[in-house]
Amino acid sequence: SQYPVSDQRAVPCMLMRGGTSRGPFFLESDLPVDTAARDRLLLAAMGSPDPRQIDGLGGAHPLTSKVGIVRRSTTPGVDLDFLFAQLQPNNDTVDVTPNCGNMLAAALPFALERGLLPVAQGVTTARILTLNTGMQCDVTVQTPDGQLQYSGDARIDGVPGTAAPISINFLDTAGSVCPSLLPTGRVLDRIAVDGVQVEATLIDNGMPMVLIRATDFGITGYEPAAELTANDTLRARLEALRLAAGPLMGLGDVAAKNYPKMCLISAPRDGGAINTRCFIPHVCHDSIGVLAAVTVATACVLPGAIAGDVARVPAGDVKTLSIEHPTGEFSVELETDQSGQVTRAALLRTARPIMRGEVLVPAHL
Ligand code: NQM
Repeated sequence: SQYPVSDQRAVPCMLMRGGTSRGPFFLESDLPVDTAARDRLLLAAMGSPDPRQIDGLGGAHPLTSKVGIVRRSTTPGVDLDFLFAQLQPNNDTVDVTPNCGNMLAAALPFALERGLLPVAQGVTTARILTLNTGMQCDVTVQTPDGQLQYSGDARIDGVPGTAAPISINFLDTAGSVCPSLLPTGRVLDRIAVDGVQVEATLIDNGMPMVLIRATDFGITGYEPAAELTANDTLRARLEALRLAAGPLMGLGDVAAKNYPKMCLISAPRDGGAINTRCFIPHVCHDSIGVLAAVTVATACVLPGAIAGDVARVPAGDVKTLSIEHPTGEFSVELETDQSGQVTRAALLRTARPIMRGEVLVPAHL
């Protein structure tokens, strides 16, 4: 390296925006093989735990406390393996249990940047296996003239401006972390929270989620995200419900886990299918997670689920559901079979490399 030797260890990485998330991406081969050593390195790289993450790359929010780890896959028919790690500003956890569809959007651009796969002419498609849950998807990026193209006309709410479209086609999302799509075997459950019965749909089509009516929690569902994050009474009730729902969903004690996500639903206001406010799980999301949106859209088409009261679902076997959220909407294309089961979910994201180089962490870690 052109730099002097110091007591800091330099680890190659690229800082990438994936959808509405941001974080460093690493080649698996650049990280320690030992999981505990890897996690110590990631915590130091992000500056966690510290509410401001002042000593690292983290952006002081769960959506900017994320890490992507990529390698060439050895699974037949799969091009890349992607591992997502959720860190936090306020604690020292490195959670690789659930997926992140936003960071996933940056995995293929990163792999092409680092030469893991060849760039094709026109568009480049890769099959990606997420090691978090074993889910597979096909991701397509724009590569006109065999060159990566990041700028374009695609717009996603929660990200300023426009960029080149990245399409993600999910192949098998049902029961990602939970044992099945509907882990309780019911489309609607009644759960006691502080002595009051609350109706909820407990569902996992890519993300474990608890769907409840905003009005059952004393809000309209149209409040700004920051206002809801600041609402301590609401957060306490949501957490009580979350702790009760975890074991029912086959997730065990979820006190220290960042799932299930809690989603307050209400009628759409801007021509969409449904309106949402998601807690991930302690902070209200400024928009909505990718697989969270897929899971909410799935609940909208499930007869008897809680979303049925308020959702406006287009007709047809292939339909686009617009999920309204605090900063706009998220369109999910769902394909359903004869029995109404969701067989495929597709959506649009964008991504961009922000910086390439080395992140420095103390060498003695
Ligand atoms: O649901 C936030 C995000 C996510 C997760 C969260 C995600 C997804 O917006 O696939 O992307 O739910 O913690 O990145």
